[in-house]
Amino acid sequence: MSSPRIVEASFIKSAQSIADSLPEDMSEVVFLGRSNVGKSSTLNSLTQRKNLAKSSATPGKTQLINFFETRYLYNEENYPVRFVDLPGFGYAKVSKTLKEVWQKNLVEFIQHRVSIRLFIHLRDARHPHAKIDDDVKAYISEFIRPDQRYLTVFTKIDKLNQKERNKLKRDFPGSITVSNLKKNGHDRVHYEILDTIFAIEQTAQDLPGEKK
Ligand SMILES: Nc1nc2c(ncn2[C@@H]2O[C@H](COP(=O)(O)OP(=O)(O)OP(=O)(O)O)[C@@H](O)[C@H]2O)c(=O)[nH]1
Ligand SMILES: [Mg+2]
Repeated sequence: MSSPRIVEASFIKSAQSIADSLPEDMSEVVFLGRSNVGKSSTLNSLTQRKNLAKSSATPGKTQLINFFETRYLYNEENYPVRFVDLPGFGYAKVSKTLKEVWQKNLVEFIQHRVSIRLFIHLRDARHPHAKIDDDVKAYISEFIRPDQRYLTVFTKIDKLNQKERNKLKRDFPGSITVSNLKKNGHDRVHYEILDTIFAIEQTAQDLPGEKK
């Protein structure tokens, strides 16, 4: 048994709205979260490609709905998956309600796109209780379909000391944490993706040791 790996990944297209998106002919994983949380970086870490999705220290870098096609190789089988990198929310200065900060097009996309199977909500490990993220989680729970799954992943875990990491684990038992800087934590995300889309479960023997 080996860990799942993405062996092929390419950018396909950018869209402004659901209307000019790709046909809904492939299972999709969307990456959503506050601006600058590390959506594009996480997508790059998962695909092991440095600049596939454009990342930047300046918030608001991703402004369109960006589609990437990837291919997993796991136990000598191929599993195609589409990744969708979304613009961040919470960047606009006047952010009274979720609808105000999150563009109408994005709301429509995440609510109505049939091919979405997994929502990966990225949250900053340094601000795990941010209200806007709690709101987004509650909001998605209002329309999530039975064939869809929602997953929280904490990014920037490298910014926390051991005591803070322990507290995060206590507050969010079983949560997934990643560092795109240190490149760790991504194996569990791969398994969640394959389990959601292809019902492939991680077996005890390929449980990754948590790298520090
Ligand atoms: N230390 C650390 N920095 C990270 C991590 N992930 C992302 N970053 C940094 O955070 C900044 C924002 O990363 P992006 O991947 O562009 O964030 P984004 O969520 O796509 O941002 P928008 O497209 O603007 O919404 C960049 O400077 C990244 O290098 C991480 O795990 N650890
Ligand atoms: Mg981005």
